[in-house]
Amino acid sequence: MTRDTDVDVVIVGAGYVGIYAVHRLRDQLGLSVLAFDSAGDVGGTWYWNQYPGARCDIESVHYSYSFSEELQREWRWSERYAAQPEILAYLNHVADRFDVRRSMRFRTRITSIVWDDDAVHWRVGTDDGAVTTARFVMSGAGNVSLPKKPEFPGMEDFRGEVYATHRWPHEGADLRGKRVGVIGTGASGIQLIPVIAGEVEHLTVFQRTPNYASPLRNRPLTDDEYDEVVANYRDIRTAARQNFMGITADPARPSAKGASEEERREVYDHYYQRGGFHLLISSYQDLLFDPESNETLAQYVRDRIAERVEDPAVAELLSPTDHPYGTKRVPMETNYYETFNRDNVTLVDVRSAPIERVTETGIRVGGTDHELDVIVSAMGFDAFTGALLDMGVVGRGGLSLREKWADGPRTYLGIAAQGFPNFFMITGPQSAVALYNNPSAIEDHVEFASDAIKHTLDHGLDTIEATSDAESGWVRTVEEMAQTSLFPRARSWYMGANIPGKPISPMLYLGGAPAYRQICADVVEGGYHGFDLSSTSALVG
Ligand code: N01
Repeated sequence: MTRDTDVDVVIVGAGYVGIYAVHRLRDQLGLSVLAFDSAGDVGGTWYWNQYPGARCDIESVHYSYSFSEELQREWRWSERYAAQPEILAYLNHVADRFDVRRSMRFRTRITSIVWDDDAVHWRVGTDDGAVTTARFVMSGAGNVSLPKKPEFPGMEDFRGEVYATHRWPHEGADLRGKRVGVIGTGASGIQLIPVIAGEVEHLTVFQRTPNYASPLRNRPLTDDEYDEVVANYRDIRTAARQNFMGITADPARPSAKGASEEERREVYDHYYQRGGFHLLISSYQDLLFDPESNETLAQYVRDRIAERVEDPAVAELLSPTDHPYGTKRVPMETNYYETFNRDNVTLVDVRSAPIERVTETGIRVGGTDHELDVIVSAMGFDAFTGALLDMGVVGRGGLSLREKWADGPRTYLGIAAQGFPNFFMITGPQSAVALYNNPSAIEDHVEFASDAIKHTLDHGLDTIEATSDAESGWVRTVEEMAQTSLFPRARSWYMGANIPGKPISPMLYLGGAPAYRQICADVVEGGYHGFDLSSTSALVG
């Protein structure tokens, strides 16, 4: 069936981005909008990632929208760090409250987004055969939404059950009494492993690179605590927006290497105990920039691993030495290291001998067969660019985004790309995301993009498009900033290095949220500096 619909804006996704974008564009700016999501309902990443132990590592009072004071007042988070079911319940509540679902099409995957230069609009094709035309597209396709492809031969031979953290069955998976193998020890694996270890007969963890997992220290929020948050929410949000990561933190001391060993130990002990990202962001300012300073924290975490894991050989295997602390997103853990003290848990090093193949009955590593009833993949995502490139985006002159980004992403502010007019990427590659609390970053970007759309329409113009110069300048800024940091020293998804064959290139702006917000504000103040604003007959800005 082909249905032609014309809307002002097509929105990609129904997660944090899609929900807010529908509200902002439709209810506040009066535009016609249509959002698409392949999921059965709202939630985005929190709809799909329903694996046991899935939880957010940003405190719940921050991992929420700030655009509505009423919403802030009426929602009550039960834990310091919310678990996936509570975040999904929150997003459902927001969707109901702002009645966004009537502008969304679920179970509908976008298959093409093609710019029509003559008609001056985008043609958005979906897997139901329909084509929707839209003057603007706002993408919330997700930075960690397209999973990494399985790499092992023999997967189809395996006679047991296969699950993936990113598509966990919503009805759950019964792992009781089974021999389970987990491949991957990133944030997903590290959350899953301790939660399932107690119920399975045997758990085999296939680890390629150990991580500096750090304690989350989750706990219930008391009524008094939460009432205080609600009473001071405005100040909390303001303080969070001034922080590098968009959350509230203590003012960090200047340099770890400049401090005495005693002071460092005291500081690291304090923040290791406090939990979450505080160990990185509230302790010392130079940890992500100075290798010697970083090594003091890396060694501190290795020492804690050695204390918590009984078998020294296993502790050593769990201790990273190949990358600086924080240059891969630090997984936050609860009882992760203690899990390896259990009799029914085995750690298999697949760095020294990689996984050879999957067999009918398990996984073969270095000639040894590990017999399994269940394989769980927690192998990560083709982050930042994967989901965008997967949608078949084709811009001016028939140039696809895939062709344009053959050597790595090229964007202006991580939001726009030259050759792709009226196309906005919310928390796109090269924006201040991943290290910036996602809901805050999303609000910033949705507001920037919707204001840009409004500006274009209010001035009777047709297109807004990043200039080539502005884009080149931004790419240079992002690259230079990455080079001053320690991030290029890790093979991480921050650098595109986790996907074989993907060009290695910094995927995020590392100047921090406040600097990024200021740059965006200056762009608006300068009349959308770095963008060409045009009507079909005249070039304006
Ligand atoms: O993915 P990852 P993730 N053979 O890429 C391994 C967010 N998130 O889903 O490091 C063997 O971090 C790979 O090994 P290596 C968060 O932003 C947030 O866990 O490439 N192993 C690694 O151990 C996070 O950072 C939350 O050597 C292979 C693992 O698979 C992001 O999502 C929770 C392999 C992948 O780790 C991604 O996290 C969950 C191979 N061929 C996720 N290929 C919270 O809010 C890959 N691996 C807490």
